[in-house]
Amino acid sequence: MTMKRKVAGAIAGVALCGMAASASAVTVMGVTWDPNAPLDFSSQQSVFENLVANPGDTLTFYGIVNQINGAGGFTSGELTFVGQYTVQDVLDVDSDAVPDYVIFSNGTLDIFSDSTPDFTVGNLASASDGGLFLSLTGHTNKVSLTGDAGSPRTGDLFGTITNGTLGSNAGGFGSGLWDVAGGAAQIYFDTNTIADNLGGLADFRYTTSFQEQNGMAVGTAEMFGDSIPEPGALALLGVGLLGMGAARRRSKGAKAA
Ligand SMILES: [Ca+2]
Ligand SMILES: [Ca+2]
Ligand SMILES: [Ca+2]
Repeated sequence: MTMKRKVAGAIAGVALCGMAASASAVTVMGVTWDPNAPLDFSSQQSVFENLVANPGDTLTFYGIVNQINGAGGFTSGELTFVGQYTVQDVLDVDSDAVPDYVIFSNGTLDIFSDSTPDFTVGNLASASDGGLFLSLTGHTNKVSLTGDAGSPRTGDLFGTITNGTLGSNAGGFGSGLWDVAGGAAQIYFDTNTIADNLGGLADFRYTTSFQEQNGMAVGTAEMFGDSIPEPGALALLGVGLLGMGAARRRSKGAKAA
């Protein structure tokens, strides 16, 4: 094979890998998404939680993912989840006897891909059957809270109460960070792209809002991060680039001689 052909072959190899990466949706456990989509990675989900009021209380939440990267239709089954937090602090920063912030720690979140959809509100088991798609743990981050003399504070999730009082028609929002810890899709999501203000990097940013309804907190949540194409494709791309570099070096050497 001539040098020209070798170089052309290496470039074609890189081009093929590039095409495969940009056009390639990934499917894991029946869940399909495109790591190169403009919104990657983002998801939107419905969340249902018990009410909490005091430090030490356990918040259990569960629900169903409605959209990935801005669209539905990512599974013929269902993608559901169950998670927990412990209440670390309840803060009344303006001393009016009405809590303003709730800080959570010890976060866990398991996401399940279920090929036989059966999700039902009020039935935790319907959200935790199927295969373990992704397992996450809360990532401690540092946040300054408006009006809080003790700021900045650290925790996994920071909740702000915007109306009502805890346990009595409260509403609000929250934000926090997650680390990938396991599951079939682990290698696609452990990308360390979110700064935690403590010098570390998390995999997902989490935002949520809720209202109390009939003894439950009901709301929506979003997860934002970055996913990568199949690591095998990346390895191929690396081999292609190595090959191209070697061919270029040999080509330069030939010109010099
Ligand atoms: Ca208050
Ligand atoms: Ca299910
Ligand atoms: Ca990580």
